[in-house]
Amino acid sequence: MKRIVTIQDISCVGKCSLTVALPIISAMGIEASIIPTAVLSAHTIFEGHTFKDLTNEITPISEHWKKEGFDFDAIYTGYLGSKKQIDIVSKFFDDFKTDGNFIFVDPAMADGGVLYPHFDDRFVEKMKRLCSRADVISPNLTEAALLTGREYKKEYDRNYVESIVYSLVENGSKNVILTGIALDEKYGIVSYDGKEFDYFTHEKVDRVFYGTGDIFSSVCVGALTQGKPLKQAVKTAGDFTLASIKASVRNPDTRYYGVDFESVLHTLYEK
Ligand code: PXL
Repeated sequence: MKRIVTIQDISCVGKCSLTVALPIISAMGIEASIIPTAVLSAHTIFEGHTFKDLTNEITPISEHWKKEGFDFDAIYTGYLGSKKQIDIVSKFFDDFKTDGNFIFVDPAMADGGVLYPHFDDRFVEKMKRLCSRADVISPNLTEAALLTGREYKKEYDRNYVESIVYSLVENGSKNVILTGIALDEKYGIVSYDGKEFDYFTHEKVDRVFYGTGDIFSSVCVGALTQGKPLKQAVKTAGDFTLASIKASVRNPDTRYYGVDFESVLHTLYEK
């Protein structure tokens, strides 16, 4: 059985990071190993959330794994709680990257033109360095603009999007997936595999949901681990994320803080 290690926080309520990565990766028939980077009572859009930093646990966990000889088909990082954690995760890459596996970095740190709470410019700089080591990155447009020092725009053209992608490739990421793109009245995801661009488009959903980036990245890294090429992995992940959003829109009791991916999880298993 293939195995992914995912390194991100556990938000006890909120349907993001590890609480979506674990069920999704498992449903795709892949073993999920985890390193929790922090424990939060709920994700950071909730005022008053608790935050227990687990930075000091990461190195002992990886040292133990090295002794046991564990290895992974993919290393997948999401929300990281501090600059120091990024350095430690970089060391984890040194220890666990092999010729046969790949690194997937979701630089989860911003959305809608603004950084999440707790983060600053130096965090962005560190995240940029982490992205330089990744085989695949999946920033949204806000994160991509921050990583490349571009102005975040609400209206733009293909040139803007493609020049950001080229900058990210120049920084060292071999494959780039840009989420949350609105172009020519269409919505979707732009990916670049080092050779060509692919534009995956979908209908517009006029509501803001949290945690969708984490759902997208978890499915995408799962599909890549199953051996799908980038374009197909993006389509699988995009279709699943949209189906999760639609399930939430249909449900009058949906929680505003996350999407109802549980209602469509079986579709991943069936695939
Ligand atoms: O979905 C990204 C995310 C992950 N983890 C935590 C967050 C967020 C977004 O706000 O707060 C703790």
